[in-house]
Amino acid sequence: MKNLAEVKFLDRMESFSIHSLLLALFFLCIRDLRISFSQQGICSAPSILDSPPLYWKATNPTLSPAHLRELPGFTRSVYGKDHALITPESHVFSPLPDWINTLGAYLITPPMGSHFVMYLAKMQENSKSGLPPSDVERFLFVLQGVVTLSIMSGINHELEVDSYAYLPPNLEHSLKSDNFATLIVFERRHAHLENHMADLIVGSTDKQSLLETPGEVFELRKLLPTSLAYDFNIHIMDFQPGEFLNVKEVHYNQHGLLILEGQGIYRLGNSWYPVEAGDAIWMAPFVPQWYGALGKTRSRYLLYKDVNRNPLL
Ligand code: UGY
Ligand code: MN
Repeated sequence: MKNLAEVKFLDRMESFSIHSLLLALFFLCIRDLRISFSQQGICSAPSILDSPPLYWKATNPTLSPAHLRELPGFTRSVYGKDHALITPESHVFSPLPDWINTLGAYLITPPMGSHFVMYLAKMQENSKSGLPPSDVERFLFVLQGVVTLSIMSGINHELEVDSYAYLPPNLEHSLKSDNFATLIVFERRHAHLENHMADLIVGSTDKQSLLETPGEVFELRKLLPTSLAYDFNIHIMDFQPGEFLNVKEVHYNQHGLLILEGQGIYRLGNSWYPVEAGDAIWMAPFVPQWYGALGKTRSRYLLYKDVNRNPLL
């Protein structure tokens, strides 16, 4: 027979050992978690349980873009005599002249040698576009959000992501957004051809049919009609990982390019650049150009190309 004091003591010991067992299990789990986080590289960010050991970066150097981006002063952007690569970490936004509540980052402008501008427009709440200068045509493509395009005739178009509009020169219009929306915009002084009038075009990429690309493997859609009235076109080009341009192009046309999806290598002149979605490229006439799609997903880019005009004009 145990007396009362003995029973109480045994009870306490039992609950004490259960607590200790639970505590030991908890610490074991944490240790295992740490090991699996650090050894299997489940997450590349520092573990929430621990800060990385001293000198960890010196013994685990990496060239992954995410780490390079953290380097002070590092950018992949390049500006050369016949091409430029402008990557998102070097975008500088300021209020767009004549627009309301809209920030713009010009990525390509004539001082680089281009005859067109290409810019990102970030429309905020209750924003409204301004008009381009007279005789200037405008093309816009929605990257984020929804904008309402109003033509002065009273017609409205809701433009969602992947939709676009071409506004012929001197056509009064406005773009409005109640919420945040991002556009990529191209403008150019229209090279008018006698008896050929460019019309308003509104559309979306998915409604455009695939075109023949003799000798090439990429998929091509053109967002504007190919008729003579239009002095440029916008191409949407899709590459599966591993596909590349067969032609190592060198041509008189200029390009403004925005990568919409994927990753790859862009050759511009004698330089080879790792590129990815969000990167913008300026290509002057005759710059050697080539693209190889890498990464794990489809590459898609949007490309301005001047067409249909005699280079002597
Ligand atoms: O049509 C073109 O010039 C296009 N293939 N160029 C390019 O993708 N760099
Ligand atoms: Mn080209």
